[in-house]
Amino acid sequence: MKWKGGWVGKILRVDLTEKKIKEQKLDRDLALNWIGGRGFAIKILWDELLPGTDPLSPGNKLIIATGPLTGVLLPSSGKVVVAAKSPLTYGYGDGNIGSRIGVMLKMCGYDAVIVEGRAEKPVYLYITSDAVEIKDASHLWGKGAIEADIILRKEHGWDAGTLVIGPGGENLVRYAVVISEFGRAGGRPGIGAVFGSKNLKAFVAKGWKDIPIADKTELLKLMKESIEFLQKQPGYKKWVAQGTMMTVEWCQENATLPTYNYSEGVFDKALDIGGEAMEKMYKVVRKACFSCPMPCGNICKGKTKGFETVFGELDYENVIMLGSNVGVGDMSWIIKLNYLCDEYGIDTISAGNVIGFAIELYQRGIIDKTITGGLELRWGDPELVAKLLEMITYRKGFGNLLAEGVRRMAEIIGGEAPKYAMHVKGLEVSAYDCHYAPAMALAYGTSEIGAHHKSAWVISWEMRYGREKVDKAKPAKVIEFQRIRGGMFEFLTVCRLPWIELGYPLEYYPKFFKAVTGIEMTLEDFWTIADRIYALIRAFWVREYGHWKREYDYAPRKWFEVPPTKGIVAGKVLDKKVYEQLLDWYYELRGWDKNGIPTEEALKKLGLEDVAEKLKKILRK
Ligand code: PTT
Ligand code: SF4
Repeated sequence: MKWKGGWVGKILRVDLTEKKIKEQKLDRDLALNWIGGRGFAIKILWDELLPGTDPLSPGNKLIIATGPLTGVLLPSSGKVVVAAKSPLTYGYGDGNIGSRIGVMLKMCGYDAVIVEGRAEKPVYLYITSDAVEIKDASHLWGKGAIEADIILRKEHGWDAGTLVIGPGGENLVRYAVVISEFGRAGGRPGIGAVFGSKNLKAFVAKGWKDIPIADKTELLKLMKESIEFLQKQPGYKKWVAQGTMMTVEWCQENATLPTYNYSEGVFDKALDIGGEAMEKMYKVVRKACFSCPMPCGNICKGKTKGFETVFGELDYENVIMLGSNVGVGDMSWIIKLNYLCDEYGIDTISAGNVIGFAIELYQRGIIDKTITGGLELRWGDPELVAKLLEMITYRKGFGNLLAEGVRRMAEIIGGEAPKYAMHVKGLEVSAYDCHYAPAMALAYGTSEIGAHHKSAWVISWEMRYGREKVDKAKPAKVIEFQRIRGGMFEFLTVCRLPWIELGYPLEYYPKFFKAVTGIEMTLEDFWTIADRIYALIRAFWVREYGHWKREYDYAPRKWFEVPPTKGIVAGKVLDKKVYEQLLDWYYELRGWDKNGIPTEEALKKLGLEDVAEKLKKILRK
């Protein structure tokens, strides 16, 4: 099977230690069996990374990968995957960013880039259709991610694609992210720290070659249909007015809004920081990723006492983790805190989670001023949050402990601390409280990168289906969503929001795939590829940990042990027996054993015989 478009046919390899730049042909099997984005990233890491590599050592590999549909005229196709072994979880880590960088990379002639080694001094990569350069970044090092992005754009043009880290990545904060275009962020499991460990400040691409398309007429027809479909949906107007921010009110109604480090599911100031308030009082303009007919970026302006007016790009996760989860109900302050996280290049979700954890430990008397360096930690104090964000970014005093993430903090502090640490596999939980949402808790427990909502966001379905129900439909829905969201959208590398938010039919994606690549695949074929990716990601975790335990797939202890006191979820906790049952069904449906390890049979069915052999050897040791 030969493709006629979509992939541009080359992978770029940059060794920063040796200052060597090499091009390699995109392997046909890699393209057809793993498609792109997350599929490329996990296959390359599995094949090339030396098992047990320290994620912050030169041996780690940084992958920036596009998919065959990235950058073509398809709704919301301006996405790119950044991946590496995670310094936060020590397993597979990636993130998906809406940025021109993916489009530009393909116009430079590359489907993916692999960065290896470590530069002697700060550098950035500059890629065009004609050349690849490793350039001096000493003038950028130490600068905020947004500030550095502006400098790079002044040097290389405002149309360039960029990925930039802030001081958080330079200082190896374990949840440092990569920032693009001033307010897009990705790589929650510390991909920004991997950039920093390589002395790589930024990545800039500027291309001008056409991306080959198998059938342009068909593509244009599909594009026209899709824009018409999306713009006539009843939810379209509200979506472009509020984007993901409309989730605040929904979570408050369902008592799933993380509040005071996931102690409660409702917040008394939720409406002050909700989608309606944002739309009416703070939003100044909307922003879109490349080729997106349903722009959801909320650029907001806030005025805070003692600070000048600041602009920030608001999304639900940011607002809740820097708002209700730390008890802050002042939107102007949240805009400021969000802006600080972007400039520092640290993940808003993990930062809000870590700070909420620290405040709870202090309030419960598990830590005191001897640990916090004299700081009194209390809920609802935005100035304290701003101070802690700075201390984390520069690893100052108590901030050095916070920069390690909640799993390590809990291990270091010991005692009762782990009971309140909200993470799975070391990745801090994102903004859905699951005291009374067992399927969503399972989604967090089995997420491929740790506790992220990206793949199986089943919470909305679960509210409709029945929170209390315990049956196979729940793990089946988790897997279905992992196939669609964590699989198809991540390997095609396009935005999932047209589908999940405005009901854009999934059946369109194989049509787009055919029009772009010339290759016929069905949705069933896509699900097989998604399962292959999930099996290999799980094998990667097992290999890197050297073993696997069922408990690594558990939701955080707090949801089982510490009930909320307010709203419709008051007194509810997750039932351990129910969770165990859901996990058993999940493993069974996936063809994994009782400990969550893919069986030989399941791996063989997915064409991963070699992986089965390797796993056998690892587990025999
Ligand atoms: C994603 C995670 C999210 S998920 C948010 S808000 W979201 C947070 N955003 C941050 C931010 O901003 N600044 C910051 N310093 N840290 C941040 N951390 C958090 O990171 C735009 C949208 C969103 S907004 C989501 S859900 C969807 N994500 C998609 C995805 O993952 N895949 C895909 N195929 N399509 C998606 N579409 C949507 O894109 P991570 P973005 Mg993101 C300021 O990458 O690591 O998964 O972290 O990239 O362009 O900002 O996402 O309510
Ligand atoms: Fe970007 Fe939002 Fe459009 Fe998705 S829906 S492509 S995140 S602007």
